Amino acid sequence: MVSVRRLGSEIAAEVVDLDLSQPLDAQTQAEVLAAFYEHQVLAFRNQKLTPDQYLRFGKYFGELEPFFLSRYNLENYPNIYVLSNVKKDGKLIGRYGAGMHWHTDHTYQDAPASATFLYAIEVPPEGGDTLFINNYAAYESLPEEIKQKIEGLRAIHHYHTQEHLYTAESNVSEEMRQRIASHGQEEGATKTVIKRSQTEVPDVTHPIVRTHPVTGRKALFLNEALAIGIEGMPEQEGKELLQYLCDWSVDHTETYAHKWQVGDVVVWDNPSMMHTGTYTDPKYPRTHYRLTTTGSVPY
Ligand SMILES: O=C(O)CCC(=O)C(=O)O
Ligand SMILES: [Fe+2]
Repeated sequence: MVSVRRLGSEIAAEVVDLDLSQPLDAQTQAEVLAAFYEHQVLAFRNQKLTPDQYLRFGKYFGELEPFFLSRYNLENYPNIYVLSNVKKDGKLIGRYGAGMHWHTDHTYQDAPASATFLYAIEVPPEGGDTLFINNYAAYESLPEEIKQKIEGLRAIHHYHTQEHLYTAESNVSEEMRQRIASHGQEEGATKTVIKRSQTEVPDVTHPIVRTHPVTGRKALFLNEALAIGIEGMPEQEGKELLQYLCDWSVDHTETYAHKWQVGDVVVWDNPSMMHTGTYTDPKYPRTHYRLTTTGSVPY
């Protein structure tokens, strides 16, 4: 029997004393997956994994998919994506500053990611937490008339990088920016301006209310930065409704803040959650190895 300890009061749990460098038997895999769908975020502490051991663990959750920008991959490991603020020979060793807004992963794809894993390689002594909220609870907490209003609506998701939530103008509300920034950001960092990039990824639409493919429960399916409008709705009205839903979700659910330790492996369930990175003072190195599993087309 795996031993599971709650971390937050509603979401997030730690699986205690499980060594992921060893293969897990079928029973243990089943228990881990059951805990994952129950708690939505699972943490495994004090791990020491080779890339192959990490990949073997990831595959228990589904088929792994490479991130579409291959330049951030760990050398020789196309399914491991490096998030880092560390420079080697003047070049960043991974992607810096991604995911600093409330989102679920890869919503610019027809089939957005199912599970995402981060394995902490280097962590700052303060800041750099990852925050999570429960989008089942967010949906369930909505006023009935809003639930009716959004039933069947589809949001338009547009890929663009948001590395610079703290550092440039962006379509994230000032209030939300402040809320995320208040998790350990130094004053003044918002003033640096770094250019945002655009890519050729085509827009996709997804239902705003999604039925979870495993649990069958309904959840809000949002991305504060990449969802830029609602199909068939005037642009401004769509944006305002999406912002309202994001704000509502953050205000009416518990936030679990994961404080990283070196050796943590954390996996979360994208179809039922939102998460955001938070500010790390650039003087502190922060590096994670990331995996994602292929999801299904939301319905
Ligand atoms: O760096 C973080 O804390 C979160 C990054 C993120 O959003 C992701 O890896 O999907
Ligand atoms: Fe993310």
